[in-house]
Amino acid sequence: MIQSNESEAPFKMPAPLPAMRRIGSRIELHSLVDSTNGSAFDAAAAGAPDGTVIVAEAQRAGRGRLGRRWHSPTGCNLYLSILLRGPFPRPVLTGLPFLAAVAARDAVGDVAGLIPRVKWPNDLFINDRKVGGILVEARSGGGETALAVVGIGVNVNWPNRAMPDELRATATSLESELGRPLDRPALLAALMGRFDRGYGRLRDEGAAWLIEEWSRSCLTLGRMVTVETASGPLTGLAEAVEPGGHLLLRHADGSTSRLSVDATTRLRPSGTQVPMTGATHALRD
Ligand code: BT5
Repeated sequence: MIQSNESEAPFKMPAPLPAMRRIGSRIELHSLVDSTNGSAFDAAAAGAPDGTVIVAEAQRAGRGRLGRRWHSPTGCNLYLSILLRGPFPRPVLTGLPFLAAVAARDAVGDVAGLIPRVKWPNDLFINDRKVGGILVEARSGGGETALAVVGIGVNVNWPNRAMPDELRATATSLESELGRPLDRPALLAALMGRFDRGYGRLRDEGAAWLIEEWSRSCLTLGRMVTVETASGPLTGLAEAVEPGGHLLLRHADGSTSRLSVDATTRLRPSGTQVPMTGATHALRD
């Protein structure tokens, strides 16, 4: 069911949509919301089914992780949230940010013929600039995670000159990279289809295949990174992402840290070397 809640639909969904098992059981198209993630939780409280997709043309208060802001101008980008109802086996929950990144990466590949890289934990990058971000939020009820909302933002037809100063040097859009505008409904349809197939596989098989898929196009692995954690920055070589989604960071003294998705990575300038010694692994967290 496609439901347009405003008199002016933000954009038309292409017909037909890809065949989907769970995602897109309901699709809501909005002109303006505070945050599609917030709208998805509101829709869940009002009884919206598993797989509901909330799309908005613009967000007043688009959110990133850890209270950060997601710039969400009108008429040019993609902002969507997918509502999933639990309970969720642990690997499914920890796999969701990776699934969203892989689905968005591959949908961009389908429609634009250009494959973004992924940066741990959840950014999409092209030519070292951020083109998309993912925010997964979960709520529990009765001791189990009852709801998860997967929010995805992709800069599609947003010219670099229209970006705020703080983003101009670090962000990009698909149009800026391709030199031509892209069909947003086609990208949305491809993204939902990719997410649907991947979600079925994640539930059936667990997350190992997904982490492998994700690692194939990862910007972070094999590079020196600085990771901001709640207890301060940690620098080291990004060695692997474990099946549970933790990043394994090896420090100059050979010890390692396992970092959760709550942290934020900064890639160190290329060429920066940190001496690697020792082979002992000490888990710091
Ligand atoms: C993210 O956070 O990258 C997650 C962004 C998720 C946005 C989607 S849109 C649909 C759904 N509804 C929501 O309310 N949110 C989700 P984080 O890793 O914390 O990155 C945030 C940082 O990225 C900001 O502090 C800026 O530096 C930068 N940024 C903000 N807006 C951007 C944009 N449109 N493009 C590129 N970079 C941006």
